[in-house]
Amino acid sequence: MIVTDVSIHLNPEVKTALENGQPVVALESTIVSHGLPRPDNLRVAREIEQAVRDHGAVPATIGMVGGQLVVGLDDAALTRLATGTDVAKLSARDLAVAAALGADGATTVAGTSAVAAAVGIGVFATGGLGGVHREASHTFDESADLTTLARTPITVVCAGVKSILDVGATLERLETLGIGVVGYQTNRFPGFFIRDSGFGVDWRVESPEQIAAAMRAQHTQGAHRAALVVANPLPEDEQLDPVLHDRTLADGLAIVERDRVTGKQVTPVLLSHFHSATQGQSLAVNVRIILRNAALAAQIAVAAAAR
Ligand code: PSU
Ligand code: MN
Repeated sequence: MIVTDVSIHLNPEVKTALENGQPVVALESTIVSHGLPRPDNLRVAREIEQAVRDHGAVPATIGMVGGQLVVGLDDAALTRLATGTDVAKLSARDLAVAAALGADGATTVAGTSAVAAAVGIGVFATGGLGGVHREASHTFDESADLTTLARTPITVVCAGVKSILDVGATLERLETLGIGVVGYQTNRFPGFFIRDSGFGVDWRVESPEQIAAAMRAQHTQGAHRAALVVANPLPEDEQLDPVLHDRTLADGLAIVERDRVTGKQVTPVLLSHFHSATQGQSLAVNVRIILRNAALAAQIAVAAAAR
């Protein structure tokens, strides 16, 4: 099959909101298709959208259905990507080929940011960014999330990068690539499941309004085009028990090595190990992270739209 219409389909509600300068928050679909276990994934995908709505913005979950890129998946499309058995994981580089081949696909942070920025969405909520993998010095496994964000002006709300990565190396790469990083009401860079990755951040912001002001300044200065990462940590009493976390991570990394898991499978395999090895505790934490990030992203989009 050759798909001839490879443009981006905007859901009517999202289109109207964008035309009227109303707040919109982009959401990724890889966490739905590949990051969260089934059947919770579909329920959570809907809850994330509801969290955005509850805080005054329009959700736009991005993905590809039958080769068609969609900004604002409707419930049927969301269900298809959450339950399908042949859903590709789409980074930015995959978007065009997948469209040409008529694929179903879930967009990563890289894929989602590229599409969101292309249609003029300024804020994006996710769980944790991809980054530099622990063996990257010889595997070269660094997520394209980083290089894509380096050239994509969008504000990404996340809980840092997953602790399965080399967090220090990822922070160095964020710096090199010119991607802004601010801690939301914290001086510490979060470690996804845990509140503190052990690394600090240079900038701390206290409110959605301050983040909106930084977005506006980047635009009016016209001096630098890149993403701004807003690192939003879990409250201390909601994080995964750090001892359980460290043990689970060590086991997961051993499994990845034993089974020679590589490339784009590494992230899903480690996440699913966490969810099974912690009897669902890490899943509950993962869901809390995403819902909190969706809420904050909506508040930022509202502040950015008000002027
Ligand atoms: N964070 C999560 N769950 C996920 C991901 C991140 O909590 O499923 C996904 C995101 O879509 C991110 C991707 O962009 O993993 C990174 O994958 P890779 O390392 O293969 O680039
Ligand atoms: Mn990778």
